[in-house]
Amino acid sequence: MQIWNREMECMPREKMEALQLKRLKETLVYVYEYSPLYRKKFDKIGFKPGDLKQLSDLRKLPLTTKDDFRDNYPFGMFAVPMDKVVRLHASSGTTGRMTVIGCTKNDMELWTELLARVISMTGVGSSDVTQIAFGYGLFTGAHGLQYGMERVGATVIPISSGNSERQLMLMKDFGTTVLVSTPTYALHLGETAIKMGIDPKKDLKVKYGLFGGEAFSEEYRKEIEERWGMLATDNYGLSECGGPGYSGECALICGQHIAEDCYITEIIDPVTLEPVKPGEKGEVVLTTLGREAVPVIRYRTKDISSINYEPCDCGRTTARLSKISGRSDDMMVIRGVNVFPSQIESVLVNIEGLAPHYQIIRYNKGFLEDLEIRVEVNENIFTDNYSQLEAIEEKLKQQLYKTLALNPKVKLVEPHSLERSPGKAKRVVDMREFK
Ligand code: DLL
Repeated sequence: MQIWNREMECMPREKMEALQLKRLKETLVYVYEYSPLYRKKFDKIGFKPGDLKQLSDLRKLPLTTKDDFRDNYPFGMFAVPMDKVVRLHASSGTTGRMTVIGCTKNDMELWTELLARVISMTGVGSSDVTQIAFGYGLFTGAHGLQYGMERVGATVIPISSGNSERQLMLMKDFGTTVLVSTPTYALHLGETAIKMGIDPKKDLKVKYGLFGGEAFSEEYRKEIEERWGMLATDNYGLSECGGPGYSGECALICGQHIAEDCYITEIIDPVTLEPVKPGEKGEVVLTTLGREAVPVIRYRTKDISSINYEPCDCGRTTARLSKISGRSDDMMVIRGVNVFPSQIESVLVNIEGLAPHYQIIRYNKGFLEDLEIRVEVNENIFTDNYSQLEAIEEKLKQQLYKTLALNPKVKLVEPHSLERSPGKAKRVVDMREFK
């Protein structure tokens, strides 16, 4: 199995923790000197960089949030003057100001290195042809993956997202072997291929899909893999902490290997803010090590996951992040029950006759909140066969009740009637009248 940076990816745990401690100490000295925001935060609690003696002392420091980025828009989080910044990226989010990050030349180099690791661990290499169908622009996904692909020697087709017919034509003509996109878009492309009379398994050469940018369930992965006949890997990251490159799955698909030499990961209880027990789920909190332009200390990602420190059979010893199961701010509390969109996805993807295209509508009657789940039936179902539709609907209701202990409204809709997104899907539509 190919390993891009054996030294960093296969380091014994004790040695890795010693390296993290050394880099963390350097990072704290650096941010105290160059980041007015962190100097202020540290001074407020009377903390000096020399006070950190062991990794667990990091918990004494305050958390950083998206609001820190927003309140310091555009460049207040930067620790270098603009003449050292060679790149700007930003994440729009759904509300509020953008979060802006910058990269120095060294940051770009580190970013490229991290993506070369993530790409190599899937099995992709110099003989591959990669179609990058993430949207180019301020989003970090397309650029990051492009640099990593070029570093490992793969051929890049920077086609960007959208225009599915053209994507498929080039896939055929250029012999694409790797698709890089959001999982939602991969599924949509697969569907478009079938409509165009192309069977992705037989008529195309795509063997790998490197996906990320949004959560997708194991069942959703299976669906993509079956339609394309590919290995689909999940890759996580966020702009505020440098975009993709933080973690990715190796070909064994057993958690995402974290670039521990460049990040310290904590998992905390989102309510008490205390660390959870080892292996338990909680909110991912990240500290960057060695980033120059926008270093972040204890960034609250709001994403929910857990960590496994066991070495992997692929030979890597780096800790592994389990699939992101939701965001702490995605959680809906419906009649006292905590509901994550990912739970609903897992239910409906397992029911025969349904397509993995759905929307969750939140609505209210007075103070009572409820959900309506709209799901497309798949193309093999005849929408005028009412008894068949009723049976599917009944099964969906039963399974939802089993999983959520709730009875949300269910509406089966025609194939292809829900909007498709070339980027991240919008699963939850908030129609509540008290907000
Ligand atoms: O989505 C960075 C990225 C690009 C990662 C390409 C992987 C591949 P943002 O646009 O800032 O950055 O969005 C970050 O997206 O906090 C998660 O909620 C979600 N997210 C990203 N990757 C995953 C994933 C990029 N693999 C936000 N699974 C994060 C679940 C993901 N959620």
